[in-house]
Parts: sequence; structure tokens; C-alpha cells
Amino acid sequence: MPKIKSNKVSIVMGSQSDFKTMKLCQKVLKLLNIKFETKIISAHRTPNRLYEYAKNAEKNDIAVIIAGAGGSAHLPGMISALTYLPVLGVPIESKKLKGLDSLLSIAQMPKGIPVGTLAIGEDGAINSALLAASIIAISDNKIKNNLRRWRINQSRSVKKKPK
Ligand code: RP5
Repeated sequence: MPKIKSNKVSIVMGSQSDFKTMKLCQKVLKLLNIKFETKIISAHRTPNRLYEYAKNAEKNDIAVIIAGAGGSAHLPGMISALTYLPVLGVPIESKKLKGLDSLLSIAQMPKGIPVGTLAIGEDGAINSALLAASIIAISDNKIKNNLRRWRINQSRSVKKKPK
């Protein structure tokens, strides 16, 4: 199996208000024993921070980027345009449109710059961590085993009969 340089995940979000959703992503990464960093970067409020971050992500030993954003959610797409790393987008549930705006902004990237888009809100945050783990597991057997154990526990937690 080829050695990879890094298995670190970078979680970014457009605002402090996104953290109540994105902290679930952190929780799953911790359970899987995957290293991560967490940052607030807004594509429209801190464009210079966005540029610096995305241009240096690979150099900073990041393997996968998870970007959560709400509303007109251009953060994941802009990051993806500035790096060759895989970018996973989590549409944050917005107040006015319940996250449909976020989902479409992230999923409907025109051809040329991809963003792997997850479900709106908490499900998406959790699945983004699991998908990042699957990407890392391609070249990291430890993480693959952690993921396997997580799936076994999930299956065990499903009762055979309703109460
Ligand atoms: C986006 O605007 C953020 O990702 C957030 O989901 C949304 C609202 O941000 P706040 O007004 O709560 O800071 O940039």
C-alpha cells in the first residue's frame, strides 16, 4: 500500500453560527482517531484569508478539506478552485430557505471544479467526516480499521424489534 504524506482533515466554516452543525463533524473525526484542524473562513467576509488558506492547504499537510457554509454558499467551491485537494461541502441549514439555498449553491458547481456535496445540516456534517475517513482509508489501514469498527457498532446499535 502506498504511503501517504498526511491524513489530516481541515474543517472550515463560513461563520461561528455554523459551528453548532460542524462540531458533529469534529466529533466523528475524533471517534475515528483522525487528526483535524478547525477554522472560520468566510468567502465573502474574509476573502484574503480564504485565498491564503486554500493556496497553502496542501503545503500544510492537509489530506481532505470539509467546508460548511450556508445561504449563497460559495466557500467550498472557491476553496476547490484554489487547491487540488478533495473538497467536501456541507450545506448549512439556513433560516429562510431551510438550507435549500446552501445545498444548491454547493451541489450545482459548474463543470471543471468539483465539490463532493453532502446532505443539509447535521446528517451532512456527520457524513462528511465519514467520507473523509473513507478517502483517507484508501491509503491508511489504521483508519480503515477504525471505520470498520464504527460501522460494526452502528449495525449493532440497530434493534431487531421495535419497542
Ligand atoms: C454564511 O452565512 C455562513 O456559512 C453562515 O451559514 C451564513 C450566516 O452567517 P452569520 O450571519 O450567522 O454569520 O457565510
